Amino acid sequence: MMNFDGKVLALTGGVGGAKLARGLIECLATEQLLIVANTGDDFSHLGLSISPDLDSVMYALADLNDPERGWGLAGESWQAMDALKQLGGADWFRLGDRDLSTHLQRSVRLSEGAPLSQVTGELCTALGLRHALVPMTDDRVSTMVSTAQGELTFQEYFVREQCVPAVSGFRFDGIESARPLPQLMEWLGAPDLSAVIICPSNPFVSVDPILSLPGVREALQSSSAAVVAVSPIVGGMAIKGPAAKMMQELNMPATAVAIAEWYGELLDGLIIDSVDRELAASITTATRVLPTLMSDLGSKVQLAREALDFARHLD
Ligand code: FO1
Repeated sequence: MMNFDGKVLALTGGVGGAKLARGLIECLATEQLLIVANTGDDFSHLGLSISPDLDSVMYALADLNDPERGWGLAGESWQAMDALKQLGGADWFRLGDRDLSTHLQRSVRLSEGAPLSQVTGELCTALGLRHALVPMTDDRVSTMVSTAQGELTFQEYFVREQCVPAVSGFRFDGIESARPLPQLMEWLGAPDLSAVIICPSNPFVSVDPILSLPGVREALQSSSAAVVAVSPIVGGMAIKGPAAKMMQELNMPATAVAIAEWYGELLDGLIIDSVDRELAASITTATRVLPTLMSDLGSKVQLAREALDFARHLD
């Protein structure tokens, strides 16, 4: 636990953000931290409600995630998928045998009328988590990717097409009428909110859906909390996922400088990796240069501590 005053809001997508969130839960008391995950990747598949980012974060916080694959559970088996394939079913999106139980339980509870935030709380409690992980909204928002092959849903682009088609833009279907989770707005307006940490997730398809919910960007801008992002781009590459490829396709340089420019006025500080040290001079927001690769629990906790310490000094 770290000696840190006030509340902290963490905004995250899946894999990269989940690592920092894992570090944050070691540093902060349960009542101090709210982790908000993107749900723009959510979709209905095989009749089940799938929330990939919520699950990646939930499994990572519970130390149940598969670190190599980045998604799903460690020690997973695939018998249901193999049997489904034999029956001629869709097997492009792989649901492990144990992971299936999460989607079954979520789907049952949603069909009973429970909101996604409540179901997420139930799943997290059942897995032994004490810190709060919530979806950005209880309403449906679907990230749509404009590509050279036409508009694709996020999972069609990401998993089925393996991020191969060049992207030209994104759209968050349903965002105009979606209501940000009330808890998210309460925390953004809380006088004791000290820091907002934007985790090293994809800025376009993981963080932007959260920021694009009605009222969120404005609330963030009018909050006195220090907003600190960790660059997901290190040495011109994304640690995982298509962020760098997307930047090139969107005619942006794949650099931490472009990340700073993308977030713009929203940021009070940006953490960039030590390999990008020379870029610090080109970044107009306050910058800290640190090792940001999170390969084990120690490095996750260390980066979380640094992000909180940076926020405290910016506040
Ligand atoms: N990602 C893949 O690349 N292939 C898969 O088959 C796949 C299945 C899957 C099942 C459950 C789940 O929670 C996540 C899954 N993911 C898979 C990851 C997921 O599509 C992405 O990590 C996120 O949507 C991007 O943040």
